[in-house]
Formats: sequence, structure tokens, C-alpha cells
Amino acid sequence: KTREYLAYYIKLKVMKHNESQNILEENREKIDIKQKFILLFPIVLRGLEEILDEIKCLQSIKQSLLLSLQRNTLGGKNFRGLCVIESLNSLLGRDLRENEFSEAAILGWLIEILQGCFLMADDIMDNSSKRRGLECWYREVGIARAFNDSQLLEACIPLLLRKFYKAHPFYLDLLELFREVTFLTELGEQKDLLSSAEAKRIFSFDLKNYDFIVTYKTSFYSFYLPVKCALLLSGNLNEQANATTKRLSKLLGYYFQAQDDFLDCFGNYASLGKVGMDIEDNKCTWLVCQAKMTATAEQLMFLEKHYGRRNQESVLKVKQLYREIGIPNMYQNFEEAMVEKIMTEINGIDESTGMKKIIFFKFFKLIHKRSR
Ligand code: GPP
Ligand code: MG
Ligand code: MG
Ligand code: MG
Repeated sequence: KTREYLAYYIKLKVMKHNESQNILEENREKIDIKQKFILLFPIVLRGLEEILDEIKCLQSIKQSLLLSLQRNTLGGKNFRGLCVIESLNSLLGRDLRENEFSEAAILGWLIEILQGCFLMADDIMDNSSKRRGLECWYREVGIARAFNDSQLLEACIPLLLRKFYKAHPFYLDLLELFREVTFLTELGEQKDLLSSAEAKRIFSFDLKNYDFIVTYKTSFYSFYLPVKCALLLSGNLNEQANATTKRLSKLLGYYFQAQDDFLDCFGNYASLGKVGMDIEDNKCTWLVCQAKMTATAEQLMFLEKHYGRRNQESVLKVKQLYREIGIPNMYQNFEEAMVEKIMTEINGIDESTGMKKIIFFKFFKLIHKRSR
């Protein structure tokens, strides 16, 4: 029944709250963390429904928002959401009680919603076609509606926080955290967009530029946010633990986005569920920064001619050039060096601050050598 239900969920049909709760009750001992996390999603969905009912929202609007919430929040790897649960587990050093699990899971879902609203907008900005194996949302409902749907999801987050955490001692901290991280991510996306639009084309790409883009557009919301949520839930306000989280998040985020860039070019649709557009979009990626640093004058001219052009011939030429320069091999070396660096950083964590090395080891293990 659980499997059946999960299959049902994957088809993105509306999950009934009591139905999922029953399954949770009946299978409490048998299901793993991810399944349990997924079965808690209807609580968030119902929360939003109640918020909309309270303001007497039109049924048709309510249905369209609930559908967009489901369609754009579910279907991912869920690693950000799960990380809140795993991190809280590690911080407390024991199994979570039911209420602690749900509390962490709901925050995890709010991060997944944030990710959903970012991706919806990002796909418009990047002219993408597929996301999580489905058509991009803007290609189904049009740019205008997808833009507003993305705004709506972002606006749901503080309302859901109020609904579920109003009485929590760290309610305000959580609210501020989500606001700040959203802002920082949007700044990163802005830099990503401005860099790709710059008239100087590939000449403005360098690793300093890249560092800013990835720290802001990826690290904060993907790594800092889930761990910081868990820190707040555990009541840890230690400044050093916070600084450690920021430092490790930056490093993991850098590695994660370089992977994303590599997969955009050399990954495949079957495992990624998305189709790369970085070359066409003239993006400042890890690959193009490396290429720029090692290419000969002649190769640079070739790159300049074909990078950022919206035709398949040019895209293939850039990929061929990447191979010629030895980018896949450089990436492998980079990955090895990153593993070293991340391991050293994790091992150096001072656990007397309440921070736990295992949090980042687990996080790292989830993304190491990923293909999706
Ligand atoms: C990843 O960039 C960054 C994001 C998805 C954050 C977007 C932030 C916004 C404020 C919209 P990407 O374009 O490389 O991701 P993907 O490869 O998944 O399209
Ligand atoms: Mg994108
Ligand atoms: Mg993008
Ligand atoms: Mg990408």
C-alpha cells in the first residue's frame, strides 16, 4: 500500500491528508525517512488550504495554487528537506520524537517549496525545457502565470511559517532566516543573469565572478538554510556553530554547483530530468572558467565564436573544445581536490560548539559523484 501510495504521489495527484496520515500510522516501523517525509507533505498542503479558507479565497484560485504547489514542490531529490531532519537528529544525538520529526519535516518542506519557486523562475530565465522529467511549468501554463505562481509560492512561505511555528521560541529567527536566504539567492541569480548578458561575452568570466554566483545562488539556500533550520530547532544559537555552518555550506555549495555545471554539459536527460542550456545561455559556469584559463589564443577565439549561440552546431563545437582542452579530466582532479578540502574542513570542526561533523559527512555523501 505504501508503494502504491508513493506511486500515486509521483503521478502528482492531490494527496488526501487523512489518507496519508493513516498510511503513516500503519507503517510507522516499516518506512524510511524519505517515505515518512513525503507522507508528511499533505500536512503542509492542508495548512495552505486552511490559510486560503480563512481568507475565503475563491475555490478556483485555491485549486490552482494547491496544484502549482504540488506540481512544483514534489518530484525532486528532496535532499534539502531531508537534511533538516538528519541534521536535527545528529544535533540532538538521538532518535527524533514524532513531534520533533514533523517539526523538522515541515521546515524541510518549506525549503522544498522555496526551491520549487526558484526553479520555476529559473527555468523561465534560462529558457529551459524540462524539469524533473516533466515539461517546465512555464511551458505548460505560460510565462505570465508561471511568474505569478512563483511569486505566490514564495509568499506562501511566511504564511505557512506563521501557521506552524507561531508559538515556537525561534519563530522570528526562522522567519528572518527564510527572508534573508531568499534575498541572497536572488542576488546570486541576478549576478548569474548579468554575467550571461554582459556585452563583453566570455571575457568577463572568471573564478572570482563564479565564486560570487555560486555562493549566493546555490550555497545559502541549499546547504546553509537546512542546517541552520536544524540548529534553531535544536536551540543552538552558538555563533561559532553558525559560522562553521556558513563556511561548510559555501564549500559544499561550490562543489554542488560545479557538479551541476558539469552535468549540464556532460550529463544525460534520463538521470537528470532536465536538459542543459548553459552554453546557449552564455552562462558563467565552472567549465567555461576553466576553459578560459587553459585555452590557447586560437582556442579562445573559437570559444568566443561559438559560446552563447543558440544553435546546436555551436553547442556541439563548444563541447568538443571542452574535450580537447581536457575539461572532463580537469573536473575529475577538481573533484578529488574538493573531497580533500571538504574532508579536512569537516574534520576540523570544533564539536564543543554543539556542531556535529556527521551532519556534513552525510550531506557530502549525498552529493558526492552524483549523476542527478
Ligand atoms: C541553480 O542555477 C540556481 C538556482 C536554481 C537558484 C535560482 C534562484 C532564483 C532566485 C530563481 P541553474 O540554473 O544552474 O540550475 P538548473 O541547472 O537546475 O537550471
Ligand atoms: Mg537553470
Ligand atoms: Mg539559472
Ligand atoms: Mg545548472
